[in-house]
Amino acid sequence: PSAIYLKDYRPPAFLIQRTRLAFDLYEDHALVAATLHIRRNPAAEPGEALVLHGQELELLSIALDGRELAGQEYSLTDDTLQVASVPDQFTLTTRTRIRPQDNTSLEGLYKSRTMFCTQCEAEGFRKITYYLDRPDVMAEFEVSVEADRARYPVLLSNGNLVGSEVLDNGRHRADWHDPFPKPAYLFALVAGDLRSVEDSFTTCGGREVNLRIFVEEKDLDKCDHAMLSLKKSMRWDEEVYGREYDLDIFNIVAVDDFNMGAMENKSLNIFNSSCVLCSPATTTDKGFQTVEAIVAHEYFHNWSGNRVTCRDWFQLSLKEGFTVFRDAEFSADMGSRTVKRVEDATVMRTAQFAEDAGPMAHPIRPDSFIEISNFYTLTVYEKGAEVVRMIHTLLAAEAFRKGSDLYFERHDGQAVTCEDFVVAMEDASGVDLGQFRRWYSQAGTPVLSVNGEYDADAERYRLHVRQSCPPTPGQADKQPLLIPLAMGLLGDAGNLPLQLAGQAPDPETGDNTHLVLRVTEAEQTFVFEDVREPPVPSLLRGFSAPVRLEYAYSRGELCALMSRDDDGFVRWDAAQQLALSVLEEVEGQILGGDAPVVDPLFLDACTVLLEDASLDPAMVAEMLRLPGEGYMAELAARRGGARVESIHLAREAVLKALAEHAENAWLDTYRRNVVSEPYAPEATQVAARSLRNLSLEYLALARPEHIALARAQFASAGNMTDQLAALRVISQRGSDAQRDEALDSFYRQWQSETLVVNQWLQVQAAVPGEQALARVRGLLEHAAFDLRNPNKVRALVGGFANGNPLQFHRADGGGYGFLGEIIEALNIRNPQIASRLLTPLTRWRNYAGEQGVKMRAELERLAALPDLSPDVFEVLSKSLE
Ligand code: HT7
Ligand code: ZN
Repeated sequence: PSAIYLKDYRPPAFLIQRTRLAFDLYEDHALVAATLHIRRNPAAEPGEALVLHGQELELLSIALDGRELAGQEYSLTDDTLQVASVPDQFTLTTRTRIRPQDNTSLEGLYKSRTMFCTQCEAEGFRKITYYLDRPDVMAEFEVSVEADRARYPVLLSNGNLVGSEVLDNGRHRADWHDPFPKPAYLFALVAGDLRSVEDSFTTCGGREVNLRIFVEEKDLDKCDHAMLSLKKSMRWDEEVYGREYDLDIFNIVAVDDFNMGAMENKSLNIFNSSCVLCSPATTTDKGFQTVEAIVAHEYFHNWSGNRVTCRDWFQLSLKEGFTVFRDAEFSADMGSRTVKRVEDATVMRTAQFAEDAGPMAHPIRPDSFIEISNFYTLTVYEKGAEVVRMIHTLLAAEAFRKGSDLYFERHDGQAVTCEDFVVAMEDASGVDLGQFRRWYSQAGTPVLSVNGEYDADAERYRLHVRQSCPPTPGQADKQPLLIPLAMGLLGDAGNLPLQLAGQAPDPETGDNTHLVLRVTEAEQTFVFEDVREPPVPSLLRGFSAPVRLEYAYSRGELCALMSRDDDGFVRWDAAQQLALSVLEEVEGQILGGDAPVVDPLFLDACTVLLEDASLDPAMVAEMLRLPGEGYMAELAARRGGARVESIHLAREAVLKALAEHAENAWLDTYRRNVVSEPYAPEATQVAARSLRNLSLEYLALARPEHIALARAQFASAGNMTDQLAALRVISQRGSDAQRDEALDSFYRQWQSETLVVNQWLQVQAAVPGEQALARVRGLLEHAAFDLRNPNKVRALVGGFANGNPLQFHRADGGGYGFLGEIIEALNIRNPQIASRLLTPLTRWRNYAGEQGVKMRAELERLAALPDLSPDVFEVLSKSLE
């Protein structure tokens, strides 16, 4: 497989104005008749041949303007259909046979259990029919779907239902028309025996929209939360972005076999059932929040992605970064803004920064790829959203909204680029984003090294800021970026007023204690006047830029920020930094053969937090959750190499010390945070459960007797959040017998609920101890596991590789071999999932000694296999470079 490059982009030689598709669905194949109204693109080079994309298709016939083509008039390869000579405008008709039943890649048209469904983004449509499968070719679609009426009573596609007919052979047909021209990746079809819940929404312009969520009959009671989330999203997009829904129908369908979370097909969103179905008994608080966020995300794509789409797949972040930013703001408005920010910053720092430091590092707008499916990444999505957030910060809310209005107005119905988005923001605001554009083209995580210098006599404080960015594959030298650095100065009695030298106070903000510094140079100094006391700088407030911040805070300064800063993110970050410095110290003691001693300053600061009933319990929980072993390993790798065992031992020692030191406070917190109202996934209850269940984790470590609390909670829990939290504690900290009993009882209780059983698989994947790998291998054979289902693979195999570091990195290399075997088994069957599973192995350079060597050896073994899919090939070859 070879790479394609952004610099090689050319407009399509042909455009398709109208696409008519007729599907005949049968039990062992499907027939697809396509009629394409094509014309030469006046903006392209003249004289090019017509080359359509097509994969795994059996061409039955082809006609041009009604005339059947002879064999020598066209040519086929594995991926293309070329017609040598065509007029400037014509109709092309093809009939193809496909086999959805055998399609295990879950791209194109496939079967999930009893239903037919599609997934066309990014390049799946070419597995349905011959087409110009690229996002800058937009057509109006008319689709008819015919199938057996008893097995598939529901037949759906995009747009409006314009006709239906019962046929005499037990079959029926539905006709759909989508008036909005769209690229093929937004096409969708569903046929199945589905039930629906129905509701309606009246738009700000008075349009009555019929809303439906289609599910299997057994799941009808799990749709309310998604429906409510949909209506909230529709209102929010009107109020915050002025975006109104544009059709009379909005459908969501839940499917069990799905490679990602959901898909924003025009008016027919298809969801992984794990991202739409909810009930208090079967879904955790986190699950409820995920459903709300993903429903919103897909809905918001109707404007940011569908009405205005991407010119090519290098621009993926145009729709994904912007839409993630939009959904993050929506979630912040629906719940706790600070907690949401902390959660997002955690994902960035633990996972996206790791991607930036790994062999697949790429800018949010990649320059090249072999397989675009490999670029649905945290970088494109989450860092892309951070880049949009920085534009929001630099322009401020009002100008940002003007920019977004201009962008939608200017480009409605077009396929455009990230550059078009930035230009709209500049044009609407007058802000120059020239240097800022580097965020789109430069990969890697910038480092801001900051130090402060206080001159007591002059009452002057100097903040020296240096920015740098480590090299990434193919990008050795980095240019300085425009980085918005939000900050304040903390004094003994709170925030100090900020007076930047040579700059008049800003009369508009009214707040003279908070500033956004514009860092533009490799080295820059900001001078503050009239600073009456030596301050502690409060930096990167609100995680104002996706950078690593380095400032040599003392532990005392971190305690001050953690307890007294105005900004929730900075308070949380200070707690994390304090914990990390203690963890590193303890790891050093362990490696030096000394008994671990945990700094009492840290233990006391945590206890004070826990005892302060005035604080938001959700934030206290976030602050007292220690950084994970994976994140510690990433940081250790930057210092020369991670040692999985000592990291684990250090973390366990610090957890235990904190558990024992604050045992009474943990017990009090556990008792105080009981939720007595009926379950609701709302902020106050979620916060209480979060802190209570964290307390349970610490209590189980403080003393084995406290496992009794977990067992009692497990037996009496009235919701999945509490039951699963208790199960995790028992399976991590209980005896073998206690663990087995709880796991068995959980399975007996929930065996008919697929999504709960997946959680059960994931809990077991993380069970510590030598037996872990054997247990996971055993579960591959369990009736509850199915290698064809991505959710189950993610739960069990992903759960082991990412959630059980000590056993995944076991000294005999068995964990790596196990993961390699699964990747090998999925390489052809489901390349997207196989490729994603490779991620933990690609980090081999982070691990000191034999572990890194064995990880690399497993990658080399895989790389030598015949018939690698492009997805797996790309990740392997880049990881071994
Ligand atoms: N835009 C959607 C992307 C997507 C996808 C991509 C590759 C393979 C399968 C997929 N399923 C969905 C999801 C989103 O960002 O909204
Ligand atoms: Zn998206």
